[in-house]
Amino acid sequence: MPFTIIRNDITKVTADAVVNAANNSLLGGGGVDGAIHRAAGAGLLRECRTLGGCETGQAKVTKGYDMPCKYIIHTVGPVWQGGAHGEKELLYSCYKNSLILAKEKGCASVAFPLISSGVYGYPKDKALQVAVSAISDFLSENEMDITLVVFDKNAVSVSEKLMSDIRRYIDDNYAEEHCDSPYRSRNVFGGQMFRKAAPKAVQLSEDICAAPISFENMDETFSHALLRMIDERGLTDVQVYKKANIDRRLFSKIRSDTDYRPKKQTAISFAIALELDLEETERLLEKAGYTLSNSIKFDVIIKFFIENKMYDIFEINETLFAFDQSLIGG
Ligand code: AR6
Repeated sequence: MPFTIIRNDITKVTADAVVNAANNSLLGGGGVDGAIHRAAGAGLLRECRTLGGCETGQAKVTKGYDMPCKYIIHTVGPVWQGGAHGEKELLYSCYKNSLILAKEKGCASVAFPLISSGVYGYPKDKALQVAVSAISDFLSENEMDITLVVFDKNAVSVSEKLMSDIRRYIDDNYAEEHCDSPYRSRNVFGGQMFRKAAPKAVQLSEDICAAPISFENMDETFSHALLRMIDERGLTDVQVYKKANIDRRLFSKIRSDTDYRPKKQTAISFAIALELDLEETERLLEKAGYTLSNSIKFDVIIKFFIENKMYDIFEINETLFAFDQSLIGG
């Protein structure tokens, strides 16, 4: 999946490059920096001493030493001073410059912590918005697997309004909740919430023509149906797999193997990228052997987004993450 969010300790994540939230000296510190130096071993500090520090917003690279990565990219986030001191631009450049460096080094996968959101005090929700926007801008023009590793689930959350709309929708539609004890607590969605603008890379609505999708040929495979719909919508393959958060290699596999049976999450992400309505989604899923069920919370959340014509995959994934569900994409 090109972009995913996970909860983990970044020193345990395997990737070609792991990004360190360092300070200007590059000589180690607390938080992620301390954890990475401990996990990498003394060789890392020796190499860092040769780098001459790093300016805020910039990035430098070292080897990975004992960490499960080839490279460690050290970037220095801004200290939060209220938001009027260029913090956003500096934080954006941390992600951008780290990704440029990763690309120069030929990395296919990079893992980031939520830079600046610990010791440097950047509010987590705002830090996440900057991270998602920088990463999705980069992915709109590049191929890479990028993982945002967060320690704390509440760092990733959606707006109060969206959360309460989804909660209400789940109450009305989630079959299991109605079968469960009426006294079961529904207060499982804690945390601060926000709503971000859809990243540029995924704003395709205006390109998608409103022509209804046809499903007359019952023998048509998932792969055929998908490719036909891409044509019918007047979209390109790249637009669709990028918007679907699908890896280019996986898309090629689906394209070349007409009998390919995708995972349910993958099939759904294509329905989202094509902005299908609920009926069209069900019919596309059927071709891969799936349905959307009201007794699966993941499915109910997906239905909510489709019924409300909200097709921003990053927003859907942030919401799924906040509800402890698996993410979509492939
Ligand atoms: N894995 C993933 N995320 C983590 C981990 C971990 N092992 N440890 C902390 N976090 P921070 P900053 C989260 O303070 O704000 C150092 O002293 C943490 O919850 O590591 O950029 C440097 O030397 C938070 O959300 O980095 C600098 O002086 C996020 O990672 C200064 O801290 C970043 O927290 C940099 O501060």
